[in-house]
Amino acid sequence: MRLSRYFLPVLKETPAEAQIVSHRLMLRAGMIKQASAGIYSWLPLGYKVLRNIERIVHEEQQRAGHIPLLMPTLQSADLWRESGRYDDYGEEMLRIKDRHGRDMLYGPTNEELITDIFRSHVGSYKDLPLTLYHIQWKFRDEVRPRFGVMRGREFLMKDGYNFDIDYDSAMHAYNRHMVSYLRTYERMGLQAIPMRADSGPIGGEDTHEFLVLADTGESEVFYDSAITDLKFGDRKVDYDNRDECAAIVKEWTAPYARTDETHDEAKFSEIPEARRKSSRGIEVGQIFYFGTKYSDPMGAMVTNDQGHKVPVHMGSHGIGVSRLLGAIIEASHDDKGIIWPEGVTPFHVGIVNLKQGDPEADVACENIYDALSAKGLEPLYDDRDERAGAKFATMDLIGLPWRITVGPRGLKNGVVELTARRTGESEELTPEVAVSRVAEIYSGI
Ligand code: 5CA
Repeated sequence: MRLSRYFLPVLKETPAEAQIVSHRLMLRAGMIKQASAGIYSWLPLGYKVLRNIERIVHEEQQRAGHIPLLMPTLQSADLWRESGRYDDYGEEMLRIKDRHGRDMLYGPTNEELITDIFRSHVGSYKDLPLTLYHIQWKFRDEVRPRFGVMRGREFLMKDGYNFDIDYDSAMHAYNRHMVSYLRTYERMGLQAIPMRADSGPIGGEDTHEFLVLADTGESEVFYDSAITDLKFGDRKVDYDNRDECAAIVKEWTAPYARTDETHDEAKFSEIPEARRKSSRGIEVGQIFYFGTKYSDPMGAMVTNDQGHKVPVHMGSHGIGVSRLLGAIIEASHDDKGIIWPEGVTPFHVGIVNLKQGDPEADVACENIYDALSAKGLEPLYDDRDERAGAKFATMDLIGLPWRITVGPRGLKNGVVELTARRTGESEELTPEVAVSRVAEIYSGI
């Protein structure tokens, strides 16, 4: 993409309404625009990152054997009356009437709708286990929408639902989700710690939230610092292997880690004092096991191997897709702007032409652009007729992890500069080597 043809409405001023750094930077970098309280338009740069996050979520869900589908945002109130949640859900639910006076709602979550799909089509234990998921917009009329996409009213969520014949298989689904989430967040450059939590309106006993540690987080968390040393890395996991998934879950749940809702001071005090930590955290996902809470009242039954009809065991598993943009920026920025992890960056590399209009510099930039594109990479070429300082400031603000700087002086010596956004370190390389270096960096991602 050439910047002169792109739509990147960066702001010079720091927006007064934004209280936290991620919200400020998303507005300044022209990623989002508020449409109304807690509701945002995703401008091209923000939309690109949102799509990248979605892609990683899809890949990791499907790696774990979960099947994508798409359910609507608008739902009939009747299904929610069946589960008993229509009245319970309260003011957070946006209730709508259609022209026939029928009660509809903008889905805050999809347990009812997916249970209805399941009961219409599945009747035997032979069709289990089954996990279906989608990535779809949700609406929750939050009392205090704030911090930009972090606590929106309309937000994008991945929500997945497992259907299993009994408790043990449902717990395997729970574990499988925890394992796949660990991998998902790491690919986004985040450390998200599973913490025992409270289930709220979704219900059930077993639930973990995934929290990214950050001062601006809305949750208060308590943990053993030993958990922050754990890395998922590139281990190969057989997601059908119950013992293997259970062992990984054990590894991550052995150190104490809880949100304030389930915090136990007595247990916490058993940890050596130097490792006892409390901080703030951003909740980027939550997994639940709730057994037959929905299948029972809604009649989602299957025939078991004894020929008896039994309600299926279910759980639901959410990832805050749009919130993740905020969480990643909170975890990865400096005073100049965003620093995208390679896994989610909107463009792989920026090209800065120090002297637009200089024939040699222009040709060199075009060649680098073509060579990067030929390797399947997406560069953002700043071809505007701007001062070098302004070009650098824009690149730093929007946070591309790598930058290639091209100028007549370097070209006289046959070199361009490759700069890492995170460290600010630069290397002088020939254009060919700079291109292959960038390709190499992204080859494992
Ligand atoms: N049905 C279950 C799991 S599929 C569910 O709704 N879980 S949840 O309520 O925990 O939401 C899942 C994730 O969505 C949360 O962990 C959080 O990351 C994100 N989320 C929840 N509310 C908001 C909000 N108002 N704005 C942005 N993200 C949100």
